[in-house]
Amino acid sequence: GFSNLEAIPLDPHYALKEAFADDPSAKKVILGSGIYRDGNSEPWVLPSIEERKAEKEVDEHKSSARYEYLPISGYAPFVTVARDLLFGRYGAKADHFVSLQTISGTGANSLGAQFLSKSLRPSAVWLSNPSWVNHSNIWGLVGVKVKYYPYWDAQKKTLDFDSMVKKLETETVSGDVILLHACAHNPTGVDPTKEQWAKIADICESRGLFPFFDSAYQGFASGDLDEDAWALRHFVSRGTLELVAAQSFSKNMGLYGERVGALHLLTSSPEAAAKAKGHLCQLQRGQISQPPRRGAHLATAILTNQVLFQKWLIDLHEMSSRIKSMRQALYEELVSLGTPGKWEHIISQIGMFSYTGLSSVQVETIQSESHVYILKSGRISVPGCEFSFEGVNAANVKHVAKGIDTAVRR
Ligand code: PLP
Ligand code: TYF
Repeated sequence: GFSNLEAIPLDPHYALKEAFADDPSAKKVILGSGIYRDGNSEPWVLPSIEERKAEKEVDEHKSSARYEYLPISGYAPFVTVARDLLFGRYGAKADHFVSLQTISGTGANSLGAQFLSKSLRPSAVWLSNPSWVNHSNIWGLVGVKVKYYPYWDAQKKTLDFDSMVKKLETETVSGDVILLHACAHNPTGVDPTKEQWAKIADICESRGLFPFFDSAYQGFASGDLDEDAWALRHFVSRGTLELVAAQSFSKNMGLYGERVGALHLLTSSPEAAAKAKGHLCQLQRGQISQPPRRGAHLATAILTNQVLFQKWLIDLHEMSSRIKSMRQALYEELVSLGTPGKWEHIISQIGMFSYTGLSSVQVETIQSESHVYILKSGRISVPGCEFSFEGVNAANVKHVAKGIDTAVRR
């Protein structure tokens, strides 16, 4: 019976949320999951999305097709514009691609993992150490051995590129998959430089590694959609590599619960693309049959209507600049408290997250004494604004900094 099942601990994000919910303190703050919060502690509906929704109410009530099924591969206009946003319009020949709409970035990671596990039969998938918690879960579920390449240098609080290269150049096997974060690495907030990306591409070529890009933060890292896709496009521009990309619109369009995403496979020929499409559609059919409509329509409207697109760029700028100003505020508080250690990485890291370098013991102290909830890894999710319990904000930044300061001085 089920009582004999192995006990599985709750995902750390959800465990942290439960502990936070149970804490009666009025001072409590949570810096856990990567979600954006506005100045009133509320989820922020992007004005560009809001505007489209208002228009859509009118359109949709006219259309008797609004609840019809989509094709297995999803809403065709969506997968095309989503692909162009990520790869750039002229990145590669369209008939070398297969693109399917997925249940957001998670669904794309999962569908990609299932497809590659069957078609490539890799001896391992290589994840950065550390990586997004769900990567090892997803690859473990499809039965592929998970191995790690060094990424974070805990001493220097930077990318440990030399160790990463050494590991990949000596221990990988041809046909292995390497998972790469397209930009704004989760959880460290540290990305390779362009020169380093070129070196990683060299290694993929020379070692026969299959690149799997996970793009969950396009527009959040540099604030420039093209710049944030630079690494992926560099790999494509070589013309030598096949690759997969998982794309999420959760963060950059604030469509978390709508589950809007896509999986893109770049192959070496139209024949390969056609065959792969059959396999991907079979996997999709067995799991969800067809992806949902609403979020794909919303995202397509933003990406195809020039007026909405320009408004979306402003929304992206608003989110990324708030994150930057909260990083700056936290950094300045720590400096003014004279908190032992160096804290520049809080402002130099990019995207939603800061890998603080706090130890798990320090994280526990901060939680029990200051009611500030941080993942054991020391990663904090920065977004938030005034009077928010979620994220660092103008109202709570002193309290957060003081909590860190107290723990670091122990
Ligand atoms: N990949 C990474 C690196 C992430 O941080 C996330 C979460 O934000 C995702 C994928 C997938 O998120 P979602 O399933 O909401 O698109
Ligand atoms: O890393 C994060 O915080 C985001 C949100 O299972 C998230 O990616 C966290 C955990 C999870 C799904 C999404």
